[in-house]
Amino acid sequence: MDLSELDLGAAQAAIAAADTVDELADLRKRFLGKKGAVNRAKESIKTLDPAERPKVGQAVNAFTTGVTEALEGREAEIAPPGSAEPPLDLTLGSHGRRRGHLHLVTQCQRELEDVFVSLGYRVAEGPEVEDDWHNFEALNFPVGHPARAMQDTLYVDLGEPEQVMLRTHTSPVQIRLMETQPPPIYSVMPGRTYRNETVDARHSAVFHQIEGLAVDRGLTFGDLAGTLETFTSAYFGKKVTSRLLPSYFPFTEPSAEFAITCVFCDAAGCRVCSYTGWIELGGCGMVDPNVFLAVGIDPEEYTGFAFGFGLERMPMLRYGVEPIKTFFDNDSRFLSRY
Ligand code: FA5
Repeated sequence: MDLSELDLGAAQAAIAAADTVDELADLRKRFLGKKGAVNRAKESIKTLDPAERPKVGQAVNAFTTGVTEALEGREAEIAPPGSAEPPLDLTLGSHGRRRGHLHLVTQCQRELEDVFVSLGYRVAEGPEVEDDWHNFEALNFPVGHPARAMQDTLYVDLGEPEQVMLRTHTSPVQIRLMETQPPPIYSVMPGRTYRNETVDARHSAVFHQIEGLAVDRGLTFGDLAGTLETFTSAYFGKKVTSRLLPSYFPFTEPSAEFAITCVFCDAAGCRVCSYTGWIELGGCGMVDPNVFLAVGIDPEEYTGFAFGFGLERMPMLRYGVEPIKTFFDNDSRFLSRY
């Protein structure tokens, strides 16, 4: 056997000359690896004369010990313990999927529905594409009536000209309800509405309203006022009070504009309420007898009240959101805040 391969001095010199951990790893493989010098020497011992084996065995062991010590010593010099770079952490963090939630306008709609359901009301819905009868005619807006101009209408190119439209308010759902069910009726009707309007801080071409209708024997304007007061304090809190001012809608008589004390200045007067102390929420009034006649309800037997508010206006006031388009921009920073 050629023991020149087990030259400890040469091996130690090669190890001392190594500069990197990789070079040391190569040397370890060359001397101590599976097919390295030490293993090859051990294999060849089997072929030797038994008398020679102890001497060669000792030489192999001395070489192994010397090389191992030299490798460890040099490793400690090149890469002292603790100096290794921290291992790259490839663990995927738990970025927990964010849960979606209802849009602020929908949250407000549900909250108001709950208030009215607790007062004994039902929730009803109607189509967003309406016909002239339900959106105007049955609501006592005859063709050519100037009040039609109060709501700039977006017509749909269907049927006769100007007979099909995107509903301009939720009041047509009142007609649909009264056409299909006899009194007593206590319903709220939330939904999307459309007007061909110039967009500004508080007005949008697409917005939402919530309509209310009560039809029963003996209902009075006092019932309307009390219902509105109950719902505003349920949504805005008890310190907010409401008022009714004379107004005009073809489908209610008398009609009123419904306003609440400004939630920003406690009615002292500020920019938001145009220094009046009041903020308008919507319209209301007692159902006009002509509307009852249009749907076959006897106005001598029944009376009723109705109201309709802009839905966006509620969270706008409660949270100070402005302009109204913020609701429809779908900016996730806004959406995730509420
Ligand atoms: C109506 O739409 C009536 N249908 C309300 C009504 C119902 C009166 C039942 C009587 C009985 P008006 O056009 O004023 O009324 O609209 C009511 C509310 O909807 C407004 O006070 C406002 O809060 C909201 N609103 C109206 N137009 C817009 C718009 N372009 N953008 C956002 N909100 C609007």
